[in-house]
Amino acid sequence: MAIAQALRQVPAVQECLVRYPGIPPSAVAVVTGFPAWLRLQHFMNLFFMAFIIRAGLQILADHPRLYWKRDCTPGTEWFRFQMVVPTGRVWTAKDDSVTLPGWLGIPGIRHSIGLARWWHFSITLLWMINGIVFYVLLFATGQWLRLVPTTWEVIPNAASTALQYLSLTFPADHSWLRYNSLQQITYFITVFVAAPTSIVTGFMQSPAISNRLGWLGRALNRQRARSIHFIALCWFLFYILAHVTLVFITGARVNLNMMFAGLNGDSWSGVLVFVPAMALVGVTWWLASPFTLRHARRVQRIGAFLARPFNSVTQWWDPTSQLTEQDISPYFWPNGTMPASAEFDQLVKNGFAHYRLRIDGLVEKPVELTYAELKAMPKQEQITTHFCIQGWSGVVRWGGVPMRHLLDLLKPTADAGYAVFYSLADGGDGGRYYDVHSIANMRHELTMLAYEMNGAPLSVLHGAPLRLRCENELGFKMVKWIAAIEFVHDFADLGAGEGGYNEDHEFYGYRVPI
Ligand SMILES: Nc1nc2c(c(=O)[nH]1)N[C@H]1C(S)=C(S)[C@@H](COP(=O)(O)O)O[C@H]1N2
Ligand SMILES: [Mo]
Repeated sequence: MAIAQALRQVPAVQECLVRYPGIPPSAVAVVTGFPAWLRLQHFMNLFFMAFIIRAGLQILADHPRLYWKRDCTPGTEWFRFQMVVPTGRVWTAKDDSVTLPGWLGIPGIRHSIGLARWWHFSITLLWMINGIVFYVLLFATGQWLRLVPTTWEVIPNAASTALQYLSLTFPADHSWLRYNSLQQITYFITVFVAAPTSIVTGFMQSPAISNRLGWLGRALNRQRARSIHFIALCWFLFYILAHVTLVFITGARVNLNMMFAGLNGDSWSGVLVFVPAMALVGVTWWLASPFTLRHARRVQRIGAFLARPFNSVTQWWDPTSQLTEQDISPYFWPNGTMPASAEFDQLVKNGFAHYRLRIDGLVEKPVELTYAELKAMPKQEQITTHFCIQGWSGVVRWGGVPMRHLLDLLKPTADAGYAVFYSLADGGDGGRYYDVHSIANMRHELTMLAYEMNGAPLSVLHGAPLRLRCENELGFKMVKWIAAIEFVHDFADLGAGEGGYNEDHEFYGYRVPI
């Protein structure tokens, strides 16, 4: 501020301020004021963003590290709010999750990404609808002239306005008719750059979408998209702070009248609308986390319903893209709960010589296969990206038996709708880890039972003797330490009936490859 005030003493700067007072002379006035639709949409936007941001922070806290490279190698983060990954012990991605307070994250407790994602996706859907309607009405009514710069002169005028604000001698306010150039540029960036960037980089983190997009999915890989998504968040946070501060210090009543009452003047009308509107935000903010914890299953159901449009897109976009040898990650995060039984230790000790994979249920020919028999079957190799729901990714060359080969052998009956994978390990809250997949996904060319990782036998940490690879799904669907596969008609009577261990216990979606 001192520097800005000193600069205003310099004659050349004073001349500039006269030449560029803050609004280019060519700026068109919008004479229709602030119509009700615009005021309502402004409020809906801030209301939705509050919850999107909170849930987004919760998602970030589940893998509190950001990278530019796809690999997620510890030490290569450009940003983290977690300690350096400890060495000399297994440190899973779940160990790495950070707790947020419930007033900040939704729902606040540790590793609650399942519930946070429902909030993030469903409110984003509403926010996007609000945004699309806003774009349409903006251009249909001429209100766009407030937000879209039409001359390069906005740049010196914005610099001039910034200097005026910083020196605490505020520029004359003409917001009723037209914004000054600094307002116009920041509003423009927020509405037409930051918002679309957030949406695109949000979708680019989906395994189904990223895998489908070929070179684009590689160039704007998940970690890069996640980093840019975060930078867009930083812009929004900076914007909210600056915008709200200026609204209040440059004539709060006049400003609130425009955006909350549609009036030009300094009456109390705007305040009378603003206060209850903010009370609504405050109360829902206060209730969001406790409600989510109390009605977790309901949040999962409503979330799954609202996220259905995104889900349909990601399921329809069937990924086939593979990567090359050079893309293989030097590091691959481990995740999940390891098997802890004497039987499993015995299997490992004998090099899985006594392992039997049982496949039965609604099939014409149930089988029991030994480790050797599985390895003697046609082998498939693929280099693909693993997308953990928590946010990390990694590229591996997998080797194993294609699932479609097994389907041809077993012949699921016409009644079979799903394949259930049971693990030799329990899940984190006790009870057998399992997950359910559609038969169509089992026929996918990249679905396999992997026994090799980067050319070496699969390690116990990563799922030996067998783990599922199903490349259009998130990591939690790929059961490690497979004990048996069962073909069933539906999965309502399995576990809590949600289609898998994490679906039952962590409120993940049965299929949400976003
Ligand atoms: N049996 C079992 N399988 C599991 C899990 C688990 O906890 N138990 N975690 C899943 C999750 S969340 C991920 S991201 C991947 C991790 O595989 P990785 O350890 O090879 O990275 O395994 C999946 N398979
Ligand atoms: Mo995961």
